[in-house]
Amino acid sequence: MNRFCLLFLLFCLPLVSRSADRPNVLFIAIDDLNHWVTHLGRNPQAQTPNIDRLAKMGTTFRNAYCAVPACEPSRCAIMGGRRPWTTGCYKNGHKWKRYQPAGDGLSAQFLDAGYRVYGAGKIYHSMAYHESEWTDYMSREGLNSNGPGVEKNDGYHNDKVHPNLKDEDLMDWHTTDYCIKRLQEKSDKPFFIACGLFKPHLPFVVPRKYYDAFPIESIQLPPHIENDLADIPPAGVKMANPNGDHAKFLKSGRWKAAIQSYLATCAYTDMNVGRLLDAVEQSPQKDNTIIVLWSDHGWSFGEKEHWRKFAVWEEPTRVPFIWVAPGTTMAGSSSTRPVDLMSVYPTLCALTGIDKPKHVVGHNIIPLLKNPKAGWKFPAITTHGRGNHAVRTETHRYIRYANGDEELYDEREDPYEWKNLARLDGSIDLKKRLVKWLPKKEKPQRKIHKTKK
Ligand SMILES: [Ca+2]
Ligand SMILES: [Ca+2]
Repeated sequence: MNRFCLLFLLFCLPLVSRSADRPNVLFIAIDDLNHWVTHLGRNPQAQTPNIDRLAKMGTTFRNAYCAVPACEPSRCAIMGGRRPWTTGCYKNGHKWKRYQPAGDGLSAQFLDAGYRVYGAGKIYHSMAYHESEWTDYMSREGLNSNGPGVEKNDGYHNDKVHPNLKDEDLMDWHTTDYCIKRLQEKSDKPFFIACGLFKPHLPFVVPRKYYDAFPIESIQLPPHIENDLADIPPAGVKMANPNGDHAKFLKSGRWKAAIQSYLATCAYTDMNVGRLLDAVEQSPQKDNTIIVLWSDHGWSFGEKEHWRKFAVWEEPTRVPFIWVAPGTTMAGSSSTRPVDLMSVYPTLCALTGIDKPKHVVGHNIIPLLKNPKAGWKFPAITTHGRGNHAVRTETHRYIRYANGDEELYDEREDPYEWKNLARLDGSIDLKKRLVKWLPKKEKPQRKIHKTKK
């Protein structure tokens, strides 16, 4: 190397760490969107052209799982970088701020690194946040996450309940608007924009036009079998709670109506994702913007006689998880390696050259973003309540409950997890290997604090 080159390098080095040289981040968090997006192929009825368009722009993970199948602890884990067994934030009602001090959150690292850090909508549970971790956060004043006149208990209704609802009546429309405006701002500093879309969370009520694409007579129930719970141990049956929502839906005859209204609500969410992508595509920052999209957990619709999240099978834990990282991801690629959402924090730090705080666990998945088929020895782990865990490899799901009950499924032959193999002699070695991923020590689970409205 000649002297000129050396001098040039020395001149450039300090610039590399300057915030202005770091890529922007558009961080899209979706609430309660399960794997019913078209490109994952789980439900052929789903219509999510924009989320599919995003998947085509980068890498989609076909075996991605939440760390916790409930809003509050899932987001606390993703944004705080710690597992629930480390914090004790296991369930909704375990007030996340008690477990995550200001300064530990993902957005705080971007703020410290000189980014403009903007948040809107539901990033953390109850749309709460530590003010010191953001440059600005969208005000909720005058906005309604469900739309005017829509009650929280309107639940699984269809278009007949609120026929005049408009796109802009829901907070998500304004959350998206806020993020688009921030994307269009001119500045020397890079941005980190967190767009927290509240839908398809209950109530499944959106403008009428979204139901038209899903006529009730065309709705199919998800694949399920009678007596699926017969080979499930007591702890699993308790989690499925067949006498709860499932019994109600069988009695009311509204199983298909619930699916219709969820698909319509997902289509509304997809529309907002499309607006964000249009804004990115029109932006001069397009080629210097990382996009990550995730959902906080999945949803069951009567599979295993279970509804909602709050369980550790495939349906309530699998999520869409998409990355676009210019220069790293390849358009239209997908990975079947098992990953969980603990990877969000360390991967974003690594992609932007920000130091990862010491408390952050989870795997940096850049090797998979570069090569979706790269070797990968880690499973995805999901925890629901203290001591209840699922370990998901590319081929199997192993579940162990707090009382020692177990389930084991071979996903290659049994993608709907109908046949529990845990009691077979031939499963002993595999179970031994998978149980090793589970924690030896787990924080106690505190009483639930009821959230005041
Ligand atoms: Ca949620
Ligand atoms: Ca079964």
